[in-house]
Order: sequence, then structure tokens, then C-alpha cells
Amino acid sequence: MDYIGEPKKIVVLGGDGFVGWPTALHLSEKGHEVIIVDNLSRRNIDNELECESLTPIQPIGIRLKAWKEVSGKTIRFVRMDVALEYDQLVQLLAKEKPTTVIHFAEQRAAPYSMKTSKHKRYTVNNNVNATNNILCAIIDSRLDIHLVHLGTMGVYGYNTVGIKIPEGYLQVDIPLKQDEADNGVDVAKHEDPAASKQTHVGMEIYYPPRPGSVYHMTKVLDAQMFEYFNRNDRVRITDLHQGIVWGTNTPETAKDERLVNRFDYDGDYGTVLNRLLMQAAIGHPLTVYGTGGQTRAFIHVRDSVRCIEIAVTNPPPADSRVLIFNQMTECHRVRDLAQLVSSLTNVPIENTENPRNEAAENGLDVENAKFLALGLKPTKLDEGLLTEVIQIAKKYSNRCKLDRIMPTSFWLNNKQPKSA
Ligand code: NAD
Ligand code: USQ
Repeated sequence: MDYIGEPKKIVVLGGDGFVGWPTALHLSEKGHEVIIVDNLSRRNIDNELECESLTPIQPIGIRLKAWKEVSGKTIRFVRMDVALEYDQLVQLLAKEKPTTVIHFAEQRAAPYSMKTSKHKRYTVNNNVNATNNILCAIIDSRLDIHLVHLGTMGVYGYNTVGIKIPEGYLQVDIPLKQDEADNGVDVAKHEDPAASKQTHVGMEIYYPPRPGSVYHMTKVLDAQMFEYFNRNDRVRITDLHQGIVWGTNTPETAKDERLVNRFDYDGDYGTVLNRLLMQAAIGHPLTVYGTGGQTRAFIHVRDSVRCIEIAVTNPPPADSRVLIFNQMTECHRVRDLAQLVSSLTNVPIENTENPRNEAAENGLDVENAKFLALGLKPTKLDEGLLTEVIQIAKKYSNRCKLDRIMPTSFWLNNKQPKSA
């Protein structure tokens, strides 16, 4: 179904990446005008790590040519470093006058962000500057641009709380101490003096952040910048706190081999479910860190692009605070996923020492009512979809570098290699 209504003009920052590329195609398919901006740093990190996407991704020029051939639609590409090339960014916005900017342009791997001080500093510099630049550029452009940012569920942290994680904001009710209540303003004229004073202060605050890596910390800093620039400059912002994305292809990337999406499987960029499925495909023992008691939120890449489309077509009103969605469809414990994959494939599980500094076990329950209310039909993890990813991994298994599967980044200094 094509998008009905006013088509948007959308700049996709980071549109050559794992989520950005299928999103750009999906929005183009729906009739929106799309311009990809990317510095291709992710492709350079492939060179640094000596490990490429399992699927053979084409150079951006070939990708865009293939899309034109397949769909008849044009996506333009601008090579630019959003964290460093501020003037070019302002000029781009002034020239193109987009209705929407989607911001994927960050270093997104938690393990990579913990590798060495160099990687920590790169991740903070790149991510925080990119976000600061895009916010300032929107303000400098004097255009009413809607910024849609990919945040992460990881801003909330993974300590068991016992409540459903709300969508960004938490209602709190703070009891006043006796002296605060005594000095407080009369809330009502009442014969009983004790009852006439305010005893509690209610407010809505950002859910307390508790990032679990330097990468996740940059997303907390992003959220703080959004709060400020939205309050001070009235920038319209949607922040999407996304869970772990799994799967590879979407209906658009599956249209032509040259459009195939990334499939990261290495210890830095491979995320857990795709890693387990790929390991199953080649018969490698399934790498469960620690007890596998970590519970995380997940979303299939097809739903991820749909959620972003929903966010783009439902901007917050002009005077709205930052609109925050939890972009996930289901929660799973790592060991349950491993058991499921193992039972489908007979590949054994191997519990390895956890390279991360994280709770061995945690519960997680997440609110995602906003996307459901706006029409998201969740793609739930099922055997068919798991098998589909295993088939893709099998198809390209000759490209797998076995020595890139085990983790090489550690959260604590005493585990880092000496050369770091
Ligand atoms: P990715 O690394 O595949 O893509 C990011 C893209 O941004 C790359 O193409 C990279 O070259 C580009 N980029 C990075 N810094 C840039 C800069 N300074 N200037 C211009 N381009 C730059 O990552 P992804 O998996 O597609 O993730 C996209 C976004 O979604 C990230 O912000 C990430 O934090 C968020 N996210 C991803 C997941 C996931 O599971 N993949 C889950 C939750 C949130
Ligand atoms: N894990 C294993 N075995 C593995 C890989 C990971 O047990 O082989 C465990 C980890 O210890 C962790 C969990 O699986 O407890 C998730 O790890 P992950 O690498 O799949 O996800 P994470 O590092 O959190 O990062 C990914 C994306 C990031 C995004 C985040 C969403 O790379 O960009 O922000 O998922 S979330 O996890 O909800 O914060």
C-alpha cells in the first residue's frame, strides 16, 4: 500500500547502514522523496575489524542504481560526515528543505565502543557531535524539520525493576519532608491545618537512565540534548528507543541481490539473535555469554522500518515535548533463544565467560502501546522467520571468517589485551 497523503522529503543520515538502508528503500517505495547522507564509516570499520557483512553488500552507487532499475524511483546520495562537516550539513538542509530528517548516523556497537580508549572516545565524539550538529543545523536552517532519531532500549538499563518500562517518561510522586510541607504553599483553605498543606509533589520525569556501555551512554546524552533543544528551540523530535534488531531482508531489499542488507555476525557488530542463527547455519556452538539469563527486547527489521515510517508520518504537534516510543515487539531471555535455535538445528549451546559487565539475570517488561495504537502489527519470532535467516546465513556461509565469531572486546580493563 502506498502512503496516502502528503509525501515527505526525507534526509536519511546513516542510510547505508543495517537499519538505514532498508528504511530508505521502504520510504522510497511508499512514495516519499529520500536522500541518503552517510560517511561510509561503517564500511571502514569492516576494514579495521577485517570482517565484512556475511551478505555481500554492494557499493552505495550500485545499490542506488539497482533500486532505480527495480522500482523506477530515485534515491540520491551525499557523502558527508555529520559529526565533522557542519557547514555542509546546514547547506544541505537549506538547499533541500526536507520535511524530515531521520538520524541513524552513529557508531552503534556496544562491544566496539568498549574495545579501547580510542574506540570509547571515537564513539562519544562521533555520536554526540553528530546529534548536536543535526540539532544546531535544524535551528540554523530556520525550517520546521521533524527529527526522528534511533535511540535504544538500553538507555533504560537492564536492572530488574518489576514495572513495565514506560515510553520515555515516568510519573513520580515525591513525598515532602515535614519541613518542606510546613513551608509549602496552602493548597486549600481547610480547617485542619495539616490537611491544607501539600504533602506530595507529582511530576513526570525522564525514566532514570542506566546505560550499560559507552555506546548506550551516548544515547542517554542524545536524549538530554533532545530535551534541551526541544524545550528551548521547539525542535520537533521523535526519539525511538529500539530493541535489538534481527533478520536481514525486508520486502524491498529482497527484490534484487544487489539490494541485499547487511548481516553482521562478528563479536563486535553481530547482535545476539542473528549471531545465534548464523552460528547454527555453520554448525558453530551457540555462544551464550554467562548463564544467558539476560532478557532483552527484540524487533524484526521489517517491523523496524514500518515503525520508522509510522513515526515519520505522525510527527509530534509543534508545541509538543519530545515524543518517545519504545520500538520493540517482544522480550526474550538469551538462553531461551539459544535453546529454541538449538532445538531447530541440533547445534549445541556453549556457555562462555561473559565479556561484558552486566547483570547475569534480569527481568524485562516493556510498554509499546503507542506503535500498536498507530497500526503496527508485530512480526513475532516464529520458526519460519528463524529458518529464513538460517537459510540466508547458509547461502553465504563461505564468506564467514570463523576467527571473527568469538568476542574480542571486554568491558573491564583487566580483560583488555595489553596493546589496547
Ligand atoms: P550501522 O552501523 O549499520 O549504520 C549506521 C550508519 O551510519 C553507517 O552506514 C555509518 O557509515 C553511518 N555513520 C556513522 N557515523 C556517521 C557520521 N558521523 N556521519 C555520517 N554517517 C555516519 O547501524 P544500524 O544497525 O543500522 O543502526 C542504526 C541506528 O539505529 C543507530 O543509531 C543505532 O544506535 C540504532 N539502533 C540499532 C539497533 C540494532 O540492533 N542494529 C538497535 C537499536 C538501535
Ligand atoms: N550475547 C550473548 N551471546 C552473543 C552476543 C550477545 O549472550 O554471542 C548477550 C549479551 O551479553 C547481551 C545480549 O546478548 O546481554 C544482547 O547483546 P547484543 O549484542 O545483541 O545487543 P547490544 O549490545 O545491547 O546492542 C544491540 C545493538 C545496539 C542497540 C541495542 C538495543 O548493537 O545498537 O542499541 O542492541 S538494546 O539491547 O535494546 O539496548
